[in-house]
Amino acid sequence: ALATNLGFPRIGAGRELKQALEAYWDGKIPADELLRRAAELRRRHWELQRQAGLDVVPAGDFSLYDHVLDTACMVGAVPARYGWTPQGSGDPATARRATTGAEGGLGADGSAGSGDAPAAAPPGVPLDVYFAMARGTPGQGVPALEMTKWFDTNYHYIVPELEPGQTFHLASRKVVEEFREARALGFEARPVLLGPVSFLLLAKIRGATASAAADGSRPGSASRSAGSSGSVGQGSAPAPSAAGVAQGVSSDPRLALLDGLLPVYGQVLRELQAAGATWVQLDEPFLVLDLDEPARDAFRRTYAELAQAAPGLKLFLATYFEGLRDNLELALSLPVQALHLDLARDPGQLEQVLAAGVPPTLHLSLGVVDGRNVWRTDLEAALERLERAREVLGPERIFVAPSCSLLHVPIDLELETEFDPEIKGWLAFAKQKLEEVAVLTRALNEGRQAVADALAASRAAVAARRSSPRRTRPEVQERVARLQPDDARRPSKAPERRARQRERLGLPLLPTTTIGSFPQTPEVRRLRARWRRGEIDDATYEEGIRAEIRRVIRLQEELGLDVLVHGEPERNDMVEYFAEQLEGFAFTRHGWVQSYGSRCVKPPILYGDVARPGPITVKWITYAQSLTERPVKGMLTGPVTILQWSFVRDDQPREVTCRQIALAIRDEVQDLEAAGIRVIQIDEPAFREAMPLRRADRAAYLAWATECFRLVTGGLRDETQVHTHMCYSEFNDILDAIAALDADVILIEASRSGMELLDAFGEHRYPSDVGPGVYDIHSPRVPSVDEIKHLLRKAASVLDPGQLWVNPDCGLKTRRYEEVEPALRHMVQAARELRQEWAAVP
Ligand code: THG
Ligand code: ZN
Repeated sequence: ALATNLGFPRIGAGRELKQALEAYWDGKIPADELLRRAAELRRRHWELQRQAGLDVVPAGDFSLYDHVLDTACMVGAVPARYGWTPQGSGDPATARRATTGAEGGLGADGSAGSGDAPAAAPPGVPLDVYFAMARGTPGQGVPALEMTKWFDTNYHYIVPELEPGQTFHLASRKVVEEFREARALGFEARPVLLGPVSFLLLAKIRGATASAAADGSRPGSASRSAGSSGSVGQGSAPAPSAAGVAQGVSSDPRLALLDGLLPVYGQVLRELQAAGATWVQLDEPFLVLDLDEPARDAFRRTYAELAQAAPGLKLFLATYFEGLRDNLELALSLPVQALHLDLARDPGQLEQVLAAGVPPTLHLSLGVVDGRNVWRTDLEAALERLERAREVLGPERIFVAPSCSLLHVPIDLELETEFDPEIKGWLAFAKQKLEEVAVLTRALNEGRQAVADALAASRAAVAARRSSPRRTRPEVQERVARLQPDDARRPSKAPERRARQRERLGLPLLPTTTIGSFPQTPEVRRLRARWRRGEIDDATYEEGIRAEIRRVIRLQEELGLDVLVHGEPERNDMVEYFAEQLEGFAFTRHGWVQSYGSRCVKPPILYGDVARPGPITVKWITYAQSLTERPVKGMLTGPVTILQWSFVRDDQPREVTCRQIALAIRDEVQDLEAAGIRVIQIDEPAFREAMPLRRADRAAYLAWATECFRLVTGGLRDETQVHTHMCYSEFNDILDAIAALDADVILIEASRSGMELLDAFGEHRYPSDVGPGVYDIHSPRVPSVDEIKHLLRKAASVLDPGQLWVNPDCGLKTRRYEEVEPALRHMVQAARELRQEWAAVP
């Protein structure tokens, strides 16, 4: 058996890639310095993986921004608006610019010093074109490609934008060069590619309406969720309807592009083989989703053709994030030499695969170490699975690996020198996980006694965690056990509540509000940082925060908003902030995980029963409310989002953990109401993303996720108005669940789809109020009064005007006051003008 890994985090333990990227974007370092630092990170990470005991390391898994974008560049899918043509024609300078496929002194044409590659290899996609695709060029008004969630993770990929009849050609040899680089440094490497079927199904076609080849076709099926400027949307393919899937017919225009794509993959495989590769990894996470017949056929055609393209090269087909289930026969029938299984998500599929009969030439790569979570592996349990596979396959045809790429976990637990020592003993980050893989491999090859110490240590750690009193709070468990259906129900139904709330709040037609956060100025960030470091005392810090709240309240009054917010100056991350004030969570100092590009998050680690030791936000919200007559919203993160954006315990079902979080937030909600707060918002931006990848699992998820949300609000009086906010997602397919949340007002991202998503709300006769975002906060552009009125008119053509709220798309945290002030002024103005106009017409 061989120890291997599917992918390693690229950001660097000290976020070196973030620093290098941002320095480059700021013009502080030149391209060659960025590329030098990137190459150094790759070298360091290969070395770390070898030191951990791997036999084979991945190459090409590194990315300067995103691996899906890298793949789009590899196949030349660069939309025309980025002004790049294959041969760099018309711009001789292009050929000499740094390219995405030329690093570490290998030569700008990607072929220097090698007789294997074509003599006149074209230059790769230039670095500035690559970053323009990722981030847009605000100066020239070229929008970035869209961005959306990578399956059910908190990582965002860049959505390739294809056109009907799109042609492909080899335009970046990044993977070949990184493979050569690894070899030159003496590493046994396996190049990694995103598989052709998954690449196409992650893409969208401009101007086409995709029917569904795979359910939830683009996994997060969301719009550009965060960060830099620009937005695509006009003429883009909306997410496929569930109906298309049910019919099982697929005229998916994306898969029609397969024939043009495969020759490029074939060429890459041949070049990799020529460069000395024996195995090539092809990631096809779509193989674990619900597939219709044309999509299955696409897999068959693809692997038949790729197997022909480079005979002698061994293909390592990687699936992850779910079990294969009904695609198992298909996967086993493909002409590949290794199949990787995610045994963390679906341990049972090993027996199914063994029972189905593993072809005599097929290796299995067994993902027994969880690549999505941070718990130390129970090595004995993992070894039992591996030994079972060895019984059937023999030792030669087994790879031992993490369940998926380690992109989703922090790099090194050893950096956490101040971490609670007991809980630290329960954890493993990327480096430690690879050490586990190496131990397991050795146990398979040499017998358990060869790694007796490691097995004993694992056994002790598992036992210590199991018996630790830190994990359990009987009163919390009892409270969850005692829950009654009524706890998740408000006293009256929505229409009755609506009347009482309207009367109490005295709101006009088209009430205006914001999502919650106001711009986080450098001063506010500095204030928090100094307080954390102990440089200022509590009183100074609190007065600083109060001063910021005063400023934000005054501004909103001056702007004429109807329902105000305190602006959230006291918060870092919307999940980290709440987790820090709850019991049952632990925090890392260096545990960064890439979210998109250079941006990272530091997910809290939920290790035990969750309890709220005391009020979290009440002090700030009531202070804000004391400054104004208008209602100020209490602002909370919902339980599903706290669950989804944390590393959560694997020793009880997620829904139990979620109920515990819900009860803690419920207590906060009760305290806010008791303190006189009239409107409370529970944000659930991750509600859609947390949905299981397989259709069969969705109803169960939606039932408990909805119940958890309702547990938060169930104890509130009728006259307290509940808002919720969701973004990053396509909601059409979960509108029933959204309605079942029974919120009084939902504020949703809508401006970039030009209010299209509201059609579904209209058809659905959505029962409560809706605030479709009228201002895209992901762009620095200030919308005009007319534009906003236009969007509101569109909204009013679908929904009852009396149902409508007026608000931005999302929080304003990442924007600057220079943009926010005029935009909100225009928003309020638009609402006022339409109020007049609509009040005049009976
Ligand atoms: N919190 C968490 N997950 C998220 C979001 C969030 N996932 C989806 C979306 N929002 C991702 N968006 C961002 C936007 C900005 C940043 C991270 C994710 C960001 N991070 C800082 C950085 O990398 O420089 C680090 C954090 C900080 O210093 O405050 O800017 O809101 N959990
Ligand atoms: Zn949002």
